[in-house]
Amino acid sequence: MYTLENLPDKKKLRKVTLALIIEKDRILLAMKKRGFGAGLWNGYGGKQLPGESIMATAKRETEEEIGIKVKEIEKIGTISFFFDEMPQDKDWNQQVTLFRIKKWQGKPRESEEMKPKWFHINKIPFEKMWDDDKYWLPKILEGKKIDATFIFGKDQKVKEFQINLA
Ligand code: 6OG
Repeated sequence: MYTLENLPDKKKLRKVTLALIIEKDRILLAMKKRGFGAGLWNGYGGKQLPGESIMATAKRETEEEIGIKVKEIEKIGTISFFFDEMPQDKDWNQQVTLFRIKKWQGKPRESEEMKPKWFHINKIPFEKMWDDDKYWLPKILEGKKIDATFIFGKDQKVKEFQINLA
């Protein structure tokens, strides 16, 4: 069983990205249609390829998943995820680098993987998102940068977490 005091080396975690577009009072989320987190609203992103910078991953995955061209992007945090109850060979544990897309071109469009939709920042569908999001996303909406760790227990619910401001 993981605890915040007893975690594997974060450097060895699978590296993935998660990007968000936040405007004054709205946020662009996307429904994941397949794979990890299917059926949940989330930011856009995916796995880092060998030889790719993590920022290049964030741009590529965003462009593939919601069809916009990323012009300016900023790193706004890191979140490490650990799953207690899941088979350890399945790459459930991962480290997400969080990005905010500040300038972009085009119109968000649906892909095979995701369906984008704007939400008012007071109406974020936390009940249909990963359980961790309700803890950290409000801090991002306040303009803060974070370095967080989440441990998931049964039913994919957060068991223990820590959010440091970065
Ligand atoms: P693929 O494996 O489909 O990318 N991701 C998470 N996002 C949130 N909000 N909470 C989590 O808690 C997450 N775990 C992973 C990172 C998976 C995508 O899902 C994000 C990637 O953008 C466990 O390529």
